[in-house]
Amino acid sequence: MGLLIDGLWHEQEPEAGADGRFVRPETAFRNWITPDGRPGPTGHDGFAAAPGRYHLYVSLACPWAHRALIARALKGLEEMVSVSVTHWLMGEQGWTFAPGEGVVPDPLFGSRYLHEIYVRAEPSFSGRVTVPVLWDLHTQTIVNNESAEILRMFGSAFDACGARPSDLYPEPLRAEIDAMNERIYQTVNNAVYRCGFARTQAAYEDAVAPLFETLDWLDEQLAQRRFLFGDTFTEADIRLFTTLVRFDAVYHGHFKCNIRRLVDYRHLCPYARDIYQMPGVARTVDFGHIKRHYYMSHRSINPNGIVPAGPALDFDLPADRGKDISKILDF
Ligand SMILES: N[C@@H](CCC(=O)N[C@@H](CS)C(=O)NCC(=O)O)C(=O)O
Repeated sequence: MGLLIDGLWHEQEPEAGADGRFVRPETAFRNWITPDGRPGPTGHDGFAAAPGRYHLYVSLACPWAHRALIARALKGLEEMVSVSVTHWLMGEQGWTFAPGEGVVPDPLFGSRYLHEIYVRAEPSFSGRVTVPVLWDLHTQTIVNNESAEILRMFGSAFDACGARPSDLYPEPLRAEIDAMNERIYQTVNNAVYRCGFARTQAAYEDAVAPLFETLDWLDEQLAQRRFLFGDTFTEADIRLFTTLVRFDAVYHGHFKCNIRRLVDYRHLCPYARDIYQMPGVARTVDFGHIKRHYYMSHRSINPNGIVPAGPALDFDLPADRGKDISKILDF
């Protein structure tokens, strides 16, 4: 772990917040790709959608980067937005492109480290170097490094360039999706990190109780509906899925989120399998990268870096959640 200070890399452990709580830093680059290059909800203009103009840097381990990869797959953007995949190990230099199974090197600059990309965009950048990163080849800068925004812009920005028409953020549901995203972010997506990186018993307990309360609530909701908003698949499902798919492999053991496993949930587990089985989604999931990243990178919570052999997981089991997904997503 480390961070950039005035464009220079420093190896240092992140500090915990008050009472040993894990604090997630603010995201730095907040521009939007829009159909005509006009500014989006944040940032400035100049980022028009065009095939081949943008490049995405991800880690296959990271649940935040995973949001962007799934939207890219489901919206049919694989030919329009190219991708690089970092090595699973986040060590002293942060994310790297060291050779390894499934690593896709940086085709633009042949970078060794992801922090080089941040310094290219802003030579005196100070802050953490995170994935995902969306790079603009045209203006040679980072468009955005906030996964929630990359997910949302992928949902519609490229529709006029030939993306699949499915709408991941439908107008009539926006307020409800925003509320669901907020609850899931606070008590699921980020809560697993708050459990894992807690440095006091109280900080851990504050995170683990709401996590399972929300998972139990979601299980009840999903008894009556296929997705979070019935038959309409939205970005909220993508945001929930990226945590669920990692749950038994890493959060249950490594992060001590162990009151229940995903497989113990009667509806939540088949729901996760249903999404895993959508066309293109399984190829965005790499349990090798996921397990090796978490267990080998976080030495403060797993000092010897041993990667457990299990658990045995099968996301290909029948989901039995309803009709062929291609009818829902306009495939
Ligand atoms: N707000 C960011 C957070 C992304 C994030 O924290 N990514 C992690 C990987 S799972 C990372 O790159 N961490 C490196 C670091 O914090 O130094 C987003 O959602 O895009």
